[in-house]
Amino acid sequence: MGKRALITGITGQDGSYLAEHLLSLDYEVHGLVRRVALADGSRLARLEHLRDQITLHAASLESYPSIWHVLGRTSFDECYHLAAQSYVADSFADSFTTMNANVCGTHYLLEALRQLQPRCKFYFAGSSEMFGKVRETPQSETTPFHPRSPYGVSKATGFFLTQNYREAYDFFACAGILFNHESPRRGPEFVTRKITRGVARIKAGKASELKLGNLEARRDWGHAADYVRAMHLMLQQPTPADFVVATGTMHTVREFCDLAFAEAGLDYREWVQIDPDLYRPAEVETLQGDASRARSVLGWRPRYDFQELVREMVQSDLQHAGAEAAPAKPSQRFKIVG
Ligand code: NAP
Ligand code: F7E
Repeated sequence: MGKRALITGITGQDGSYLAEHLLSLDYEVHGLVRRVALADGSRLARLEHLRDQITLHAASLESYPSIWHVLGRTSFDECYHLAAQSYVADSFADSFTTMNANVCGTHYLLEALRQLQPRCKFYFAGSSEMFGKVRETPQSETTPFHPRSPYGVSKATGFFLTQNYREAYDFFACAGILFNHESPRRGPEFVTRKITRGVARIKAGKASELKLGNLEARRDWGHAADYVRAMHLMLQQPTPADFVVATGTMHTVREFCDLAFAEAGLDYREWVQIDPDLYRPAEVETLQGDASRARSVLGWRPRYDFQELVREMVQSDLQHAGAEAAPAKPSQRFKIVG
């Protein structure tokens, strides 16, 4: 067995792809999962195919003792901190929960690692939302932050905490500044998956419209399977540093709709309705990343392009539209510690 890694947020989109990637590299993979998710089998759905190969530890980002307990029991070579309240719209609805999980949770984890496992390498899941009201296009590691949501503020704070632990304690800590990345495993609340599920439901006769907000917002969308490779590469470098991870191409939500509906032989203009309630109090209008540093230092390149990403998501949802999953029963077969 190779190195041992801890992934917080292992039940999420990126956590499941990263677990697969690390297992393929012969890592021993452990995940930190909140107790409520362990009791609700549907939250483990993205990991079901890996259940015999990973070990889960019960802990919450909101509880320092629970994190301390996990890190006091098992030592890790690398820690990928992906757990967060990640939905931007929700962060406006309840900014306090977002701040507690994303800021305090990151601080708890960094401090517990410093005390108990100072040699463990640390990855922080930073976000292009930190750029917010962008000061330049494209955005790189030197572009100043101007977050536009409580989520963006929380991620910028986590970024600076990570940087401070690196500088003050000589801790191997890196932040990825990842632009939007999607997949068939994307949560249904995010716009890409909302669109591809909507297409499939309309095609299956289960819906007669799709309500969306701002169709003119532009994003640099990549595939999650590509982006988790960059996370791993960051922790294999001789010195810790922060990296933008992006495709460098930008599309509107409208273009995503056009392509996704066309993939199913539909015209989005006949099905999409604008709902003003889905606009955000402060919007991030455009995001486009410059991943030159990741390309030259990490040797990282995305394998998927925009068309392939949209096609894979639509096809996956079309296949599953007939059989929307019944809630899964909690699995007895995961190895759960604590
Ligand atoms: P995701 O699918 O929403 O997954 C979030 C994960 O965090 C889930 O495993 C969730 O667990 C966990 N979590 C949330 N609150 C928690 C808490 N209080 N205690 C413990 N675990 C908690 O997100 P993702 O798309 O995989 O993104 C991974 C990370 O990258 C996040 O930090 C996100 O903010 C960041 N990011 C994402 C993108 C993107 O485009 N996907 C871009 C930049 C940065 P449950 O299953 O229990 O809910
Ligand atoms: O919105 C617009 C919306 O929720 C994208 C997270 O992973 O990426 C993600 O954050 C755009 C926004 O992602 C709807 O206003 C229009 O401009 O898919 P989203 P996000 O906010 O960009 C970053 C990098 C992260 O770090 C986050 O964790 O689409 N939009 N109509 C809509 N968005 C949603 N969700 N729903 C709509 O109906």
